[in-house]
Parts: sequence; structure tokens; C-alpha cells
Amino acid sequence: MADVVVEPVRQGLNGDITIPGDKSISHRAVMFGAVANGRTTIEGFLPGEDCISTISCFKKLGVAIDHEQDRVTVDGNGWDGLQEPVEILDVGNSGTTTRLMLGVLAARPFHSVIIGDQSIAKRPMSRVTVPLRDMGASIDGRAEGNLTPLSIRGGNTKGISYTSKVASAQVKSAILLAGIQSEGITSVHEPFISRDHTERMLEAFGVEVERDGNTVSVRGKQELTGRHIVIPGDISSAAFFLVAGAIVPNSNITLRNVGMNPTRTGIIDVLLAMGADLTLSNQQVLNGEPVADLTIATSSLKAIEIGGELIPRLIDEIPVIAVLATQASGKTVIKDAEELKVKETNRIDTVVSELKKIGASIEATEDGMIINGTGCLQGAHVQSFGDHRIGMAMAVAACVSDQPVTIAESEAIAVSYPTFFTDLNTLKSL
Ligand code: SPQ
Repeated sequence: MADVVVEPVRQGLNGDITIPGDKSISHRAVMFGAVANGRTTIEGFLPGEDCISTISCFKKLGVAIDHEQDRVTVDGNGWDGLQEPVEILDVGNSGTTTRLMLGVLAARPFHSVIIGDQSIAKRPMSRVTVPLRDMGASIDGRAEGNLTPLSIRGGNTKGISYTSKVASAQVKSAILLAGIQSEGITSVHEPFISRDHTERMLEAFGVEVERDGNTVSVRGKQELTGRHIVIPGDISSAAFFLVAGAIVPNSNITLRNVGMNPTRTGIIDVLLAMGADLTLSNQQVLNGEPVADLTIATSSLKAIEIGGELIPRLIDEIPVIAVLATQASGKTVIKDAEELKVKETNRIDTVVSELKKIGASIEATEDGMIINGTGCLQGAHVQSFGDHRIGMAMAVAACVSDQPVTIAESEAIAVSYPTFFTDLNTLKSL
């Protein structure tokens, strides 16, 4: 369990870094390549622990995958190329791997078992297992199939028209992945549009996807065709440096190659609404995903209210948005964000408890948090609780604290951003 000490930044953060590959898109590129016909080559893959778990699970399903740094080659043999695994599929810390794989396996005519770490063992899976059972899969596990380990006997699934209570890309993706293997049409309706990387990438692999407002539909029995995929940088990783650049005095940094999918850019809307000095350049489209370079400089910020349809567009950024709010004048209110309770940790509780330790004026609410921007943070010993985003949010807070902050279990950061501290040090040294 590694402690890391993060020093306050006195001279500003300056220079430019290239943001590593998007985690959500990296998972999908490997999964879709694994069930496609032919070779898929991936460039810009995120070699974080979560995405490595996805590779390891699909290898156990008999798929030939070659991985070196940010390059991956996947030799898929279609849906029928997946083989009954003789080993348990270990998803590590990755909710995306768990839920999307459930969708794939629900329609495969064999038995498989999914297990994960202690955090995964607490995360609710019935949001996926219930509709997949309705489609015809047999799935069992602790708490009536809500908790891992989960045992799946798939096959003979039928299309479903499903209304999800939560805006969740993992729920939507799992059902669509089962749907394109099943008889008939499958539709998923969600209250707000969640990230749409599955829809975009399925189309890139040759699948027909229909979108109508908040509803996505696919026809069953569709095959995917292998292809070349270039993955943009992860805006959720960029968010830590966007916030650091906005709040650390005398900063001016450029983040290159950041994915700008509109279902993910809530952090940009928040920064601009708070008054951040943020500009976009080099805008282009890679495999149907928009990308840009982002330049941010220190500025004075004002508090805002964040809720509604914005929440799914920035759900993973809320821990670092809370840090941003500590430096904005006035009261920032984050609401409609109950989903934070079922992430790697209960991120309402963990953000509030750890930011309080470093002197923030912050209170938890039933569906979010309220932060009074005092601008004052102090040195302390904080926990990541094994949650990568809590660890990185605390590191950003440390940059504007009066004394160093020690972060326990900092190794969790490797789940989504293995080179985080290298990039932070690059920006400190220029
Ligand atoms: O994969 P995992 O563990 O669920 O990761 C997180 C994260 O912070 O990296 C959530 F804890 O991101 C999810 C995100 O919150 C990744 C994701 C995806 O790739 O589809 C979708 C979101 O979750 P959800 O439940 O809203 O679908």
C-alpha cells in the first residue's frame, strides 16, 4: 500500500503533455475486436490496469491478443470464436469490463464465471443482470445475481425493449451487446444520454445502430468486421490537469489529443461557466470521435450549480470538480449525482471526507455535495480508498495546499492513468 507525498506547486504548472488513451474506448476496442471477424489493430490504447483486465479476460475466452504499450492486435473469429473459459474471468477493479462482458456472455452458449476485487464485489450488477435474464440468459451470483462472483450460462437470447432508470453507458452497452447477438430488435431507453462510445464504435465495426432521442436500437444477429482503431486521449484523465491548470497560480498548460465526444465534455462546460481561461485548437475527428488540444491558464473562478443532464456528461470528473470548487468564489452545488454512490467507492462520502481533512468547506447531500470556495487548503494525510479518481483528485488538491499532502494507496491511480505523476512532474519542471 504505497503512500505518496505531493508537494504544493509554487512556480505554476507549465508546458504541454499528451493525454493517454481513453479508458472507455480502449475497453470497447479490445472487446469489439475480440468478437469481430478478422484482425483489429489498435493505436493509442490505454495500458491501465482496467483495460489490461479486459485483455486478460478475452484471452481466457480463446481470443489471440498481442499487446505492447499503446498498441494492440486482436485476431477475432466472430461471436462463435469465443470459447467456454476453463478459468474464472477476473475483471480486477473494472466495472466496465464486468458489465460489458456480461452483455457479451449472456448470449454465448456456454458457462463462465466473473470475479473482481473487493470494490467490484460491492458494486450493483442487477442493473445489468436483470434485463439480461429477461432476454433469456441464466445468471446467478450473490444477492440474487446483484453481486460478484457471477455465474453465466448464456445463449438463446431474444431482443428486448428496455427502459433504464439510470443514465448508464454500461447498462446500455451490455444490453446492446447481447441484443446484436439475439433474435429480433433490442432497444434501450435512458433518462439522459450516457456516453455513446459503444454506438459509435459498433458503427465503425459495421453494425447498424439506430438512435432516436434517448433511445438506441439494434437489430439482432449482426456480425462485426475487424478494423484499425485510433483511440483519442481520455478527457477524464485530462480533467485532473484542466483543473490543476485553472487553480494553480501562474499556470499555462496544453493537453494534446483529448477526446471531445459531446457525451463526455461536461467538464469543459463547467470550467467555462466558472470563468476558466480555456481554449481549443487542432480540432479533428478520429474514427468518429472528435479530438482537440486544450490550453488552460490560471484564472479567478466563480461557483456554479451542476445537475440534470450535465451529470452523466461529467460523472467521473466530480471528485476533481469538487477540488475546483474549493478555489471558486461562492457556493458550488452538485446535485442529481446519486450514481456517485456506486462507483469504485461511494464518491460522495470519499470526496467529502478526504477534502474535509485538507481543510475544505464541503458537506455531503443525499444526491451530491455543497462546497464553499474558501481558497484555503492545508497539508494532511488522506486516503484514496483504492479509488484512482479519489487519489488523483487529492493530488490536484495538494498542488494548491499550504503544506504537502500524503495520499495512501496511491497505486490505485494505475487503474486509469499509470503515468499521472510523470505528467504532473513534467508540468512542474518547466
Ligand atoms: O469501469 P468503471 O470501474 O465503472 O469506471 C468508472 C471510472 O471512474 O473510471 C466509474 F467508476 O467509469 C465508468 C463511468 O462512470 C466507465 C463507463 C464506461 O466506460 O462505459 C461508464 C460510466 O459508468 P456508468 O455506470 O455510468 O455506465
